[in-house]
Amino acid sequence: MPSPTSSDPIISSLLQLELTRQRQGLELIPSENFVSLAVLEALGSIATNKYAEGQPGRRYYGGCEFIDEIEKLAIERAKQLFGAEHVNVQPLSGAPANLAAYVALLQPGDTVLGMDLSHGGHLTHGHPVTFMASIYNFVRYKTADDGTIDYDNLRAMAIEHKPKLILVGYSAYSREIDYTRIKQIADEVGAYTMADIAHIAGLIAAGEMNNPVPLFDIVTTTTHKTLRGPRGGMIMCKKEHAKAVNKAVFPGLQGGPHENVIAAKAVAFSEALRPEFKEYARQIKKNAKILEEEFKNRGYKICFGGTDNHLLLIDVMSSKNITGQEAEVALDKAGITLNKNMIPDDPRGPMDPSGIRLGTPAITTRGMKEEEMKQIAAWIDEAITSKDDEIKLADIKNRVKELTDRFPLYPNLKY
Ligand code: DSN
Repeated sequence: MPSPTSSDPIISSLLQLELTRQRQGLELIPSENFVSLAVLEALGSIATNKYAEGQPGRRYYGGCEFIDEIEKLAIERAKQLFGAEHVNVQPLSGAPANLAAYVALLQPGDTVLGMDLSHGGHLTHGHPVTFMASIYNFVRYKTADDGTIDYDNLRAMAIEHKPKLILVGYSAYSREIDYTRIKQIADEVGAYTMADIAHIAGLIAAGEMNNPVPLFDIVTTTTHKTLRGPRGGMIMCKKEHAKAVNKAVFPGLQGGPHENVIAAKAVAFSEALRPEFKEYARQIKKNAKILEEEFKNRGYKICFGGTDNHLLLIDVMSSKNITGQEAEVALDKAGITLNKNMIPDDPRGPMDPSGIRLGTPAITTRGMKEEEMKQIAAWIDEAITSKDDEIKLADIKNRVKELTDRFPLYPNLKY
């Protein structure tokens, strides 16, 4: 079979450059990870050739007998991982999964109570720039000064706004979530509950964080972050919402499911069911805690007071008088990839905010542990405090390369 190398040398050389970038850098974007070769192979498999609109056993196309088995396995494994009553593995990614969840539970104009974006929420949780915000009425709760979710205020807002849905689960929030408390508040005001666990799904699957699935009406996730599967989405829900969820995904919002991605999800879920994955999730958290300590010791302000999961949101502006954008650029030059991020009630704009967000899933996949975390925190501090010193940044990049060479990534892969 022709590989990109022989049939498309331009794409092949770009893939090789991207592989080298991934190998030689420190990947600290908390939503990124490195999948196994088995997941990569399933993604690149012939399952991509098949149309299979509908559900396993009830398709609109012939020839689905093997695809059905693949999709059923993905569903069963997801149920086992999270204790879900019903699973739909067809959402193309996190944003479509969230939209499908809203379509399943809400009518246009209904009110949703979700977390403010700058306090760790997500665009698809009702930010005014999204299409969803023009369909539903989103009101926003925030975190308290000590970094915890302000559950009393959330309850007061729920009583005031009478939402049809209360939404938790975040993309830059680093603390544990009290799902039982949220469920009590939702029951009190007659709201549905939804959790978007995209960032922490792997930690939940491994039993390292609280699991909302047994409690909540709907739980959405991506499969490519801590869960370490292919880029894609998934919805878990109570049996009573199964029909509405399936209908919202197809034909409501999507066409043919990407069965190669579903095959890769099935492979990733089976990996996540193994004991090694539990150990991996524990190490993700340990590594994040070490980074927290190291940054605190160097005078950095950690938003929300610290971390209980895989990520840290750091206020670099008030700590070191550098913007998130400046820090991101300097660190890129030093071979360290993370992202600029708004901090709670950030006085600065989203393209040049006050914070940076970093996490440990990808470097933990590479096998890095406590000792490497200490080194990485020291380099980040060095790069931030010498952001205009190109020679210093290039020197850190060399040291980063020496470190990453010791933790090979896809050693036999070549494009
Ligand atoms: N873009 C993802 C993240 O980086 O958190 C969330 O959708």
